[in-house]
Amino acid sequence: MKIKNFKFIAGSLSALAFIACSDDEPTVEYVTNTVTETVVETVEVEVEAPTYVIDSDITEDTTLDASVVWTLDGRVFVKDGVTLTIPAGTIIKATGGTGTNASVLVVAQGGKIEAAGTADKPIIMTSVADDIEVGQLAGSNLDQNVRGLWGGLIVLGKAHVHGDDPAGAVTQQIEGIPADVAEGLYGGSDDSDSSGTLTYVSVRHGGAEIGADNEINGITFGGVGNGTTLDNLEVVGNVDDGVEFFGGSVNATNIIVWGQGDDAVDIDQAYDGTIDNVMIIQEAAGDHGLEIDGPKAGADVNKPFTLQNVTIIGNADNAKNAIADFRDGANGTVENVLVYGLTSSSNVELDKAADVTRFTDGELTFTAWEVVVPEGATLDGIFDNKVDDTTFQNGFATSISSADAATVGATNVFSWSYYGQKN
Ligand SMILES: [Ca+2]
Ligand SMILES: [Ca+2]
Ligand SMILES: [Ca+2]
Ligand SMILES: [Ca+2]
Repeated sequence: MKIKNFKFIAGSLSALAFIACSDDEPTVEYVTNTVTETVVETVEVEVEAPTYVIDSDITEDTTLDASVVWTLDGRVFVKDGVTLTIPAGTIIKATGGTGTNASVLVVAQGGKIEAAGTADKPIIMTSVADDIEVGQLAGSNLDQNVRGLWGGLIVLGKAHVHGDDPAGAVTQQIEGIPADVAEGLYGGSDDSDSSGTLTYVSVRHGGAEIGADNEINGITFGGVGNGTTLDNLEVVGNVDDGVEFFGGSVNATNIIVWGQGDDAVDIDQAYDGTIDNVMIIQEAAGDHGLEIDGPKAGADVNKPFTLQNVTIIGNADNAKNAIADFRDGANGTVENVLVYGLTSSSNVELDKAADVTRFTDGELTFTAWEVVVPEGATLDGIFDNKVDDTTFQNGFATSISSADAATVGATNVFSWSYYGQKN
């Protein structure tokens, strides 16, 4: 950056005037004339340009500045023992690239993110292609079907996982981060672990591959403990899932996912927190609204999640238009759910015998579902026990005529979000 420096040099010139003559004595008159002249000199000074680029690991406590747009360039870890503070209103735009060059922000085990936005000033993570500016809630040039322009946000903690080792309480490597990178580890035995705060955070247009065949979720939680605060989170236009919880015990309130390419909310590896008030809006690209796995490798643990006050809005242009899939011994409670916008093949599946067993043992429960049943379908037919091709709808679901008649589902508290701005 060049800054022009103006130097004002003032000089003064004095002039001696004239001698007047007469017939008698000559009279000498002195007249003093002062002229001030300003000399302007331009000096060019080289000043180092301010950089608002995050392109290397965060190794000491760092606070971003919300008055500028930040660029996230490449894979960046917030290291063990380090806190990244992102003030309300901060916008981070990530560069593209795939594989190890993909832009992704990873909060490693022992690291913290303090991203406390507000409804007026959410924290927005998007692509450099997004024309959003500081002070805005949404840009104008990208929509919910623009995906994969960068990676995503990954938060890793020390709470339980029942993943590759069904016994749990071990660390394992999060998908997409190479095995030799220690900051990719997650899981442990500290369910009260804190990875910090994410409130009013919107993640947009991400989901690029960050490793071989590993598209990334908008927000990934790996073994995140319940000392962490999560509320008011949005993911828009992501290639893979919106939010995915691999084990952990963290609770989350007010989540909205719009136009994800795979599943809106995905649970795996014996996640046992509570997720309250969730709005899911499918586009043509999506897979399941909910994709809920139990502990991997058939671990015989009972660590149930709770998912409550959920609205799933299907999309007629989505060939699958799938509502929910319960797999791998899914273990938890799903209650107060409103589903509409379905097509005749939309369903909720108990995928395998392990899921049916959980259901009959009361370790997978459904309460107060209301469904606008589409033409060509029946309420019971929507709830599909795939093992024997029967229904598992035993009275927990009600058919309603329209979404307006619903008495359950999410409360729309999302005016701050991209979805809220566009609808
Ligand atoms: Ca996923
Ligand atoms: Ca899926
Ligand atoms: Ca998934
Ligand atoms: Ca999954």
